[in-house]
Amino acid sequence: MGERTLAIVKPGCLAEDHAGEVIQAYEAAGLRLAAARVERISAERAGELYAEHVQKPFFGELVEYMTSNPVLVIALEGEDAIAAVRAVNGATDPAEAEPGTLRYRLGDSVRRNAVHGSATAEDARRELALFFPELARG
Ligand code: FUP
Repeated sequence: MGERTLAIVKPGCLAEDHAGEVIQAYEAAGLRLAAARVERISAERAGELYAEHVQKPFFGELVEYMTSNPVLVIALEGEDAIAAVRAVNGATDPAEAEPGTLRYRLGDSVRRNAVHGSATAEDARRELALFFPELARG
């Protein structure tokens, strides 16, 4: 089964009906959905997700954006799932993302950058525990 990680189709991307394209890209990379749910994230939950950025000047607007509309939260599993999702997602800033990546194709700006993917094994465990506690382990 390999590794598990968390991905999020962000509000703009879900509202523009690109969730299917996102899932297709993860599946094409050899990953499998372990769980998925559409939900409106609370400000508290968004703050926990991005706790590492709490002191950054963009934190308030980041939380505001992530809570502005529903998102699709996805637990993915597969070999090297954390790195695989990050590779499919592309660079944080869509302007710097490689052609073919989701952020290049679907992102509007560094804030409205279409998708989220856990950065490290520790982040993946913490983020899975926030959204799918039944899947968080080891
Ligand atoms: P990533 O791991 O690629 O999601 O990127 P970061 O953890 O560096 O940033 C998390 C989120 O903060 C980004 F997805 C969007 C937001 N952000 C901004 O809004 N402005 C910035 O200058 C940097 C990041």
